[in-house]
Amino acid sequence: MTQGKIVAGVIAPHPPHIVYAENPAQNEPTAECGWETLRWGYERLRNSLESTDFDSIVIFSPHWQTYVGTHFLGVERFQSLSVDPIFPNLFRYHYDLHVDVELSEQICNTAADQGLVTKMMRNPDFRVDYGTIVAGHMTRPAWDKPIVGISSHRLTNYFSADVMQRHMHTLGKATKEAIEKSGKRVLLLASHSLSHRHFTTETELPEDMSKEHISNHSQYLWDMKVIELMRQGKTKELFHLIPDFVEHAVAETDSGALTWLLAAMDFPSKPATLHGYGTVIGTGNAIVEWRLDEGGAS
Ligand code: 2X7
Ligand code: FE2
Repeated sequence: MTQGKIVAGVIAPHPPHIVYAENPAQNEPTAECGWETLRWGYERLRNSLESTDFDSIVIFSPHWQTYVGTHFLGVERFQSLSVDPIFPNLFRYHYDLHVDVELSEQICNTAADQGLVTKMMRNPDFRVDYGTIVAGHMTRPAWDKPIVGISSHRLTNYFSADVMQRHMHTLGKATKEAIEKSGKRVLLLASHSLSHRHFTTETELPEDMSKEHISNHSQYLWDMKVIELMRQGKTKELFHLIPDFVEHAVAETDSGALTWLLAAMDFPSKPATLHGYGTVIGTGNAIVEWRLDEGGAS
């Protein structure tokens, strides 16, 4: 069997607002427009990914939160309605997705062999979280590739960002090893925002872009700092900065998604491609792609 490969690693943010503004058939609420810089960024990502083939998509989501170890989707098909708990006015999405259970088990077992607490999630009635659904939809709206869903073990909340770093570094290495053994070509999505300070109220028309901006300047400076490191290929420096980014910018990298992604890609020094940056209800979001095969823009 040929060795498997991670074809690309992507930061794929998941504010439900961007699905709302796309008006796909699966989502009940409809919008006039909104958050175009991010939606056009996702369009550029989809165009870039057309030049590579892959078997499965692995999605790490901050909104599937587990306190005892890392969990993995372990049922062949999930079909239900996902309603965002904070924005039910924007996101009522009917999903129907398939899981690459074989790859899910391979990553789960490899991570356990490396000392992490892991568990397969076998409940067929489990409600898949919106972080997985939004990143999956915006990257591959056809949902024609099976996914592997990985939970966020809440180590930063329960212990510290340093403990999270150590565990998610191991999970990233285990993910890479399992994919290489699987023989598959795989796309990785770290589904998260960058700086993560929210406004606490919503405007009457959610897609009124005259009201959308970063929550404050220091958050913006942090976002630009981490994006520049990505664009310069300084992923090891970025890795070491994550605990400070979490503390100062309330960054959603507290989830471990970015640490996992960087470790799984083995800290590429190739510059990443920034497909788009934009704010959503005050949070900073970037679509960033590292191509690890021969193709792509980066
Ligand atoms: O989950 C989110 C997020 N990360 C950022 C902005 C708005 C809503 O949901
Ligand atoms: Fe989020």
